[in-house]
Amino acid sequence: MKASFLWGGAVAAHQVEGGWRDGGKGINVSDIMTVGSHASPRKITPVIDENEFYPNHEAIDFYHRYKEDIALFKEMGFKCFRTSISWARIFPQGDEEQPNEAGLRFYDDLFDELLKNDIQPVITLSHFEMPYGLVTKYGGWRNRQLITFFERFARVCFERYKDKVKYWMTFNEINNQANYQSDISVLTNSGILFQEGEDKEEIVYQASLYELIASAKAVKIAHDINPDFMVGCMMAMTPIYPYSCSPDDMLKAVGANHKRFWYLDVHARGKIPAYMQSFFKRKGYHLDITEEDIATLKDGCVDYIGFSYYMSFTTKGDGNEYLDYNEATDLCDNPYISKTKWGWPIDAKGLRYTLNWLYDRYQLPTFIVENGFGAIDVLEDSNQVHDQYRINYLKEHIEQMKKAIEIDGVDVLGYTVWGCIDCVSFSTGEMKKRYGFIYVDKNNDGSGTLKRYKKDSFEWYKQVIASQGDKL
Ligand code: BGP
Repeated sequence: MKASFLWGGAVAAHQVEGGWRDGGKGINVSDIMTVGSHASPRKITPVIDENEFYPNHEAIDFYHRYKEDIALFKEMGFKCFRTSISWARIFPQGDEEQPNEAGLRFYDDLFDELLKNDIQPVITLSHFEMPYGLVTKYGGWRNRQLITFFERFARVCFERYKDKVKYWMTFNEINNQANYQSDISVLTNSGILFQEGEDKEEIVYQASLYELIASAKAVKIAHDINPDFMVGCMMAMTPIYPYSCSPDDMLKAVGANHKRFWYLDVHARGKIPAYMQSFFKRKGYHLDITEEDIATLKDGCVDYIGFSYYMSFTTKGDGNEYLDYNEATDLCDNPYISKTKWGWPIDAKGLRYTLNWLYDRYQLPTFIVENGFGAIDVLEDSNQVHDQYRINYLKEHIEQMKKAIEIDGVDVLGYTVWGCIDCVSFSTGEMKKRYGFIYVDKNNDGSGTLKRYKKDSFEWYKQVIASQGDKL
């Protein structure tokens, strides 16, 4: 492992910060999502409802406690810390001409604190959030004007933090919206609330194209401001395996992967792949994309591939000659792997497969910016948390990452464990789906002291970093 390897942890602003109206912050899309569970989805309430509980409003109060948390990250030996900038702290409604100084100052202070502790900030511009004003006034990313607002936001951040942040990402898991049956994925990726009877698929593809154009513009602006910046994309990299080696299953997996990974092809290669052009034509979609946009995409290719890895999926052939794929209906169980309590398949070797797949395809550095194990942890009376299951999961994944680096020669910039401190679950809004090395005393209903406790995995990860991944 290279000495410069970036070991660390990852979170996102809306899942940890709280302080939802502090420092002039506007309401963002995660603020209108209630708590849910594995069995009952989070609700989206267009108006804040006093009778509902919104877990992101306080989250784990990182906004006020980040110094204490960074001291713990430092103790573990973090080389980097991935978080995001809450767009609504900088532009409360999203369409202002001038940024909100108090919001900018918060991130100045946060980044200074990290740097003081020798921890590099790794920053996502839009991690599942955007000002809610852009939803109510413009309809979110279905509207081309969003490109201008995002450009403004990106430019302000790049200018302001040009000497503090080197590693950036534009949109978190931009490909999640391809699963447009999930209202929360579409809202958080694109700020879209569907109307009755709309063609969801066409709307999501249009929004995706606008985001890809905005991302390419941001990459260009970033490099103009500081040529040393490394700007990446961020994919939910869930490889989709064929159920068997039957040619039908193999082909179905090709089609399924296309639908998830075309985003990456655009980010990394700067053009819309032929298979998607042919799909758009067959569907008869009238997508708004100009010659100028096509040139923009070409000009704004990313410097590295950031991705999250939690699991792999599996699909079976069904005779559809277009290899169409619907994530809600076309997945099947993989008999070789188990699942977490939330139904997420556990497949450590899939990480090695993924790293090879990405590096073969793009020859760009990769960055594992999320990997982790969501579980129900128990805080014992002695204030200890024995989370050997988490250690096992991370150990197996790090082993596979090392094989990809040392045996297969994949270029990996770093590894940040998702939810290094317990935070609000994105998909369910729960606190009890915990990922952290640090336990936060906060419950699903919002009760708890917010006190932090080290879990067993805390000391374990400390030794992993100190030994550069040798002591697992
Ligand atoms: C990724 C997101 C994160 C995060 C993680 C775990 O999709 O980028 O924001 O939350 O998944 O998911 P969850 O919190 O739903 O368990």
